[in-house]
Amino acid sequence: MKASGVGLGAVILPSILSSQAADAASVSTALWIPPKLSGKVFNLKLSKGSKQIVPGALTNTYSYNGTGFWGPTLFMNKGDNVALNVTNNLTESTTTHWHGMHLPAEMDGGPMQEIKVGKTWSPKFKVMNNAATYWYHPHMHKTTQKQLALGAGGFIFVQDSIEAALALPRTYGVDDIPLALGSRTLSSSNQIGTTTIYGDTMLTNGVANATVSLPAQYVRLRILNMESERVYNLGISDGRSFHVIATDGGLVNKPIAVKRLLMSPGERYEILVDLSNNKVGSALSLKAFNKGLAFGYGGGEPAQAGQFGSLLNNNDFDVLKINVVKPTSKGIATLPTVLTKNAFPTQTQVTNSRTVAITDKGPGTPFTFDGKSYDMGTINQHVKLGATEAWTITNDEIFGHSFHIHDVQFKIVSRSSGAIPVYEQGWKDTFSIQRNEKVTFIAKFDDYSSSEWPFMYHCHMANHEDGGLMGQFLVEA
Ligand SMILES: [Cu+2]
Repeated sequence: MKASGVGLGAVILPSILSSQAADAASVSTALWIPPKLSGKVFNLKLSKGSKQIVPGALTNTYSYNGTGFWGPTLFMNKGDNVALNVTNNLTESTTTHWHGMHLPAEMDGGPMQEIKVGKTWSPKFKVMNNAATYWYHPHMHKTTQKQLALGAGGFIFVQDSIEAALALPRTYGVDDIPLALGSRTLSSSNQIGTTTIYGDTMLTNGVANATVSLPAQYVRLRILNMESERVYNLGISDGRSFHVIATDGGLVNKPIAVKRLLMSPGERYEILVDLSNNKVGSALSLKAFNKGLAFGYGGGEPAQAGQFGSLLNNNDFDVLKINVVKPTSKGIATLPTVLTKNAFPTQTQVTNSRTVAITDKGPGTPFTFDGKSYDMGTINQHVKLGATEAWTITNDEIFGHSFHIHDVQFKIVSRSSGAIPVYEQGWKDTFSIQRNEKVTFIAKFDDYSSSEWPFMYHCHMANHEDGGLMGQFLVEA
């Protein structure tokens, strides 16, 4: 008899969870899987809503397409010309940025592409990115943290012929699971703290104590850190290895075995976890091993309360409980040995180098790039169309950051702190940079130029970005 597919919402609660489930009364701990949107035209409506996140009062949220928290997953095909219609049904301005996508600056959804209340913004672009996991989120200057904290965001899965030819798990919601990780602080009336730096309640796809049933075979987890500041030092509860198959902007050449994966805000990794030797009915978890994180890693601070405190800080905690169920009929049982063949830009191709410094005027002052706070009227960098550039980002001694640049995917070529972690050896658009560290990456600025519309580079710690740690560059023909 063929094993039947695992239902999307099917959750088997083991006995260890039953007391928790009883406490939570009507609150579901089943991992929520965002609805799927595919095709070439995507309609998104951002509006206020609410969700039962914890027992008691509903939590007020922002979400796309009435999902309650977060938004639908957009499935795009490389090579397609896509059109999006984003309607702002909030009571404040917003923007929607396509994080990681290579497209014209005017279509990018940065702070300049403001969508006023009641208006619809309709960007169009050709999907040029490799198959990987990208995401969309508000990028309105000074309110990014608030809008993201309230839940506005969503995944973009880009598909291409290289990825499609591989025997990889890709049954959405069954063995191919999107995971947006972000803690939130809830007030006594269950309302989200929109200026809070670290949350006390771990939310995975907007669900507290999230639990998922996964089949006993290789499963693919597409993980996004959608925090304000917290980093996740991810691992599996029983200490097993797992394989990284994709970084921010594409497949890696070969699966990379790791036991820990550090993710800072904005980063994505796709991993394969082998559950084929797990007994049906057994349980394990994806866990943040954040106990002992050095100072400078977001959430490594020891305080449990106060401005930089959280119950989750410097602690190990589950981000997803996994119950193993019977395998599906076409489950993946073998790890592919080769995934793709990436051609990264190299030092010999570099036509220009520049340095960007993360600066500050001492603890408690806003972070800036090169001493200048973000100004929408200032172009901070000029890049020539077609240039291959080496950017060196230097950090101050105050705190770690999560550097992100729009338009391009890049290759990290050096870290002054030592070796580049094995899992960072793929296409990246965001990386963690620690205190007093220098990181150099190489990128080619191709295809799109404008004398008018800039791209952004910024810290993806949303409160740092809102505080002014953001700059603009023009790619000029
Ligand atoms: Cu920062």
